[in-house]
Formats: sequence, C-alpha cells, structure tokens
Amino acid sequence: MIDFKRPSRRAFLFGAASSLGALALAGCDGLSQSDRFRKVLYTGEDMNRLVQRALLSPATMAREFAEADISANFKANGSTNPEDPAYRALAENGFADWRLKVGGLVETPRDYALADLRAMPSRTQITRHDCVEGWSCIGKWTGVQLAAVIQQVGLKPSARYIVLTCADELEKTLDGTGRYYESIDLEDAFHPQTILAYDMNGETLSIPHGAPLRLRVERQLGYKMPKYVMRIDAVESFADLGRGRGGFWEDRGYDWYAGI
Ligand SMILES: Nc1nc2c(c(=O)[nH]1)N[C@H]1C(S)=C(S)[C@@H](COP(=O)(O)O)O[C@H]1N2
Ligand SMILES: [Mo]
Repeated sequence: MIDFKRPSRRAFLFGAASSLGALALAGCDGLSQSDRFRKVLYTGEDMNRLVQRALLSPATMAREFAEADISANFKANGSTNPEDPAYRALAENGFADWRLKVGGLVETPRDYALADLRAMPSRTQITRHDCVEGWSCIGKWTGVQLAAVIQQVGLKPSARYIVLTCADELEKTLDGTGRYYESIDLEDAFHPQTILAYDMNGETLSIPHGAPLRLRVERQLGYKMPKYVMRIDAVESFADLGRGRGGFWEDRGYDWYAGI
C-alpha cells in the first residue's frame, strides 16, 4: 500500500527550507535545520522571494473563508478597553497621535503613524479565530503584512523573534509583568497571512478588538494575536522580558507555540 498521507505542514516547510538553505549556505556551520531556515528568510532578496514562494504553498496557509461565513457577532475577549492613561488619551483623539515604534535588533528603527501603515500594500483575509477557551469566530481582517514592515526596517542577523508590546495591563502586578505582550518566530513573522490589522469586517478596528492595531497570525491560537500593539521589537531572546516565557499567557502556563 502506498501511504498518501501528506507530510505535515512543518515537515513540508523545513523540507523546502533545508534544500534552499543548502543552496544558500553550502558548506557552512553547525546551524540546526531550523536556524538555517531562519537565516535564509532574511539573507538576500532572491532567497527571500524563493522562501516566500514556498510559504505561499497551500499546505502552509491557514484556511480562508467567504464573506457569507463571517460571524454576525465576533466575541471580544481578554482586555476590551485598556485603562492605561496614555492609551486613553490616544483613543480620545481617534489615534491621530498614535505611533507604532519598531526597534530592537533592526538596522533602522522608526515610528509608523496609522496613515503610514495604511499607505503600504494591504492584505485582506477572512479567517477563523480559535480561542483556547473553546470558542471560534470568523472575521475579515485587513492590514499590512508584518514582513513588509520588517523588511523596511531591516533585521540585524542576531534577530530571532519579533516581540509585540501592548497598551493593556491584563493583570495588576507590582512589577509590571501584567502587561500583555507576545512573541513569534521569524517563520511566522514572514508568513504572508501574518498581518498588522487596522480594519475588521470592512470597518476601522474597534477598541474591543484591539484598536488601532492588532496582530493576526492565522495559524496560531487567539492568545498569540496581541491587540493594542504599541511597539514591535526584534530580539535574540525573550528570556528577560515579562516572566521570560515569551508572552502574557505563556508566562501563566500556556504553550509558546500555539499552532492549530
Ligand atoms: N492586548 C491584548 N491582546 C490580546 C488579548 C488581551 O487580553 N490583550 N487577549 C487574547 C485572546 S485570549 C484572544 S482569544 C484574542 C481575542 O481577540 P478579540 O477580542 O478580537 O476576539 O485576543 C488576544 N490578544
Ligand atoms: Mo483566547
């Protein structure tokens, strides 16, 4: 009997990446296969294009739905109205003064106004959001690909993760570790469906759903998609952030890798 089972998405990805990696970095180092994959993602335009093409294979894409599938009521969960005074002031002004700070291990740190992000090429996707609590909703998200922002600022070679820091404190703590944050690896950061969303269901993103900007990383569970994103940093390690596990919920026991 021939086994027609398809290789898993990850096996496919790393399979494709390792052959590209062998091309790009023939004869190199003691990098692990996944380190080599990550390296390929940001070494040179051609490699980037090749890997993007591999990533665009249907096997690696989260399912996208039709307009008719959009949930009438998309549940809002976790923080739905941050109390942070700086955030409140920005919200009262329609986020005109909001700036996304992009820094860390990047070549050219910079700030983005919402208009800057809206002026960049956009992607719209209708996807199913799965919360670890056991509910799902389908919504339409429009935003700029995180890859486009990262490519503008340029990653330093030591960058391995992208950390997103939010405006909300979900838990009151004395040491500030109750602030919501998340981290993703470069494979997810460069994925075509990974977007910084400013519109939901054809309208400006509302505060309950994360205005003015929230991450969509469609192959992961809901808690990996921070709302109220204020800054994005490229880092080598997240060990010294929060309680060291890479995200608000990870610090409280959830898995860092929440692939669906
Ligand atoms: N800043 C921030 N982001 C967050 C949360 C949060 O409490 N604060 N909750 C997470 C969880 S558990 C889920 S399921 C989704 C909920 O997104 P929604 O409110 O648009 O449904 O946001 C995620 N991102
Ligand atoms: Mo969630």
